[in-house]
Amino acid sequence: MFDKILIANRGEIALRVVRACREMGIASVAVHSTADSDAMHVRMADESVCIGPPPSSESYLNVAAIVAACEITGAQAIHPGYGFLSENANFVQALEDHGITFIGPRAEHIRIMGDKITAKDTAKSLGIPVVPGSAGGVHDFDEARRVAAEIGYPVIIKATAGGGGRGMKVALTEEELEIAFRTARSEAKAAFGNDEVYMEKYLQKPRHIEIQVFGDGKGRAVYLGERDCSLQRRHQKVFEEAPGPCITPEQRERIGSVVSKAMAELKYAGAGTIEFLFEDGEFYFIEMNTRLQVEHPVTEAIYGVDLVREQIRVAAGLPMEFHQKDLKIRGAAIEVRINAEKVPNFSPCPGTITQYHAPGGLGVRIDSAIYDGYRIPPYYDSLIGKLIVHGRDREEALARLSRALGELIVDGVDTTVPLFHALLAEPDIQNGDYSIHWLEKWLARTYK
Ligand code: MV4
Repeated sequence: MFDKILIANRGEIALRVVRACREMGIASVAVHSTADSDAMHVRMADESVCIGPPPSSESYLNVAAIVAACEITGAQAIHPGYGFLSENANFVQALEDHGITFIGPRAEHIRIMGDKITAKDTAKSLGIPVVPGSAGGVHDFDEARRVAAEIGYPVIIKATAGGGGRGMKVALTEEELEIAFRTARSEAKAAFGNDEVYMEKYLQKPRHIEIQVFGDGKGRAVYLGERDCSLQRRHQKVFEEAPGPCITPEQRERIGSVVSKAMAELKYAGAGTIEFLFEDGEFYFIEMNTRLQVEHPVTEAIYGVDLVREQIRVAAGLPMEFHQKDLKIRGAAIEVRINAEKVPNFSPCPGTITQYHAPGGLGVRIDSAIYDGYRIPPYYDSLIGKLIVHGRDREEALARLSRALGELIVDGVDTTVPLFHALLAEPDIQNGDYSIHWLEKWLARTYK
């Protein structure tokens, strides 16, 4: 096992990793920009190293500075958290060259899943159901027309180098195809420096269901059920839950055994998330994320596992502590993202927290790096905390969420907390009856 791990991240996720390290008797090294000298992850880690000025490009994305911080402190491994360098295959390769262990999958797997066409081809060849669409890229408008006629309208055009919803265009009819195709190409070129696009059948009212997988890197892999993350605004998740309120045990087992077999075959190492669109009882693969996700705590709650601990074990060459047969769901969990943003426009609201009080009690978890007097810097994303509740069933989790939100005090900045109070009053939310379009429609209706 490692003696010391460096955490190449900030905020709540850096703190999350510090906590796992401490429970495992591993020393932790925080890195930080000059804007984060007073950050909680720096205070809580055993050691810290300043790696650069506020912009991420010069600090949390600065590979040379992060590698140097490892060498200065003697850290043997790096946990990347999410975002920043967590899905950067070149970073993983650079670490290998310096004899530093990356706590995550192999560079090869990150690379495959980073290219959306290769990811889809790989998924398909492993027996994972995919959305019907073009075989590879669509290179000119003539080809686009042929493929669209074949799969049938409506269609969606996506950037090969994209992901997370950037550079997508829908064509409901053939009349709309040319504009959709050309705009998708030019936006892909501008955003990713790569204008390759591909086409899929457009699913009109799916849910976003993602399956948590975990591999030991040696050919054993398990699944830890699904999370329903359909409640999103502009491709930013705001509310996530596990298990999915619309997924039956049979559906879970069917898709879970397919993806865990696939990950075993790849010899995938560590935590991964396979994203599906789910419509009319069918799963359609769209992307795979080769990292720990923001919403991992809802899975931890219902399965009673510590995913970060397991990531560290597997990176150190140890076996996972669980087998598929031991993984049983207990109850239901919900996470809400507390962002320093002003509803309904979700405009970032950095500033100083004048008063903070965290809720507590049975089934309540707060993952946050804020404190009384903390100054939220304007340079990074606006997530300031996650409230995760766990109950014996979904109804209890909802009641607990309402109760915990009522106890929470975050003063000095606007937050997304009022949004969650309003959402909890909605019958569709109470009934788990929502698709990927529900939140945007509700926002438009509620704040018109
Ligand atoms: C789709 C789709 C409908 N049909 N693909 C958006 C983010 C990216 N991960 C995939 N996305 C979508 N792909 C097909 N074939 C609709 C979306 C989509 C979406 C997906 C998940 C959660 C929220 C979403 C909001 C708008 C569109």
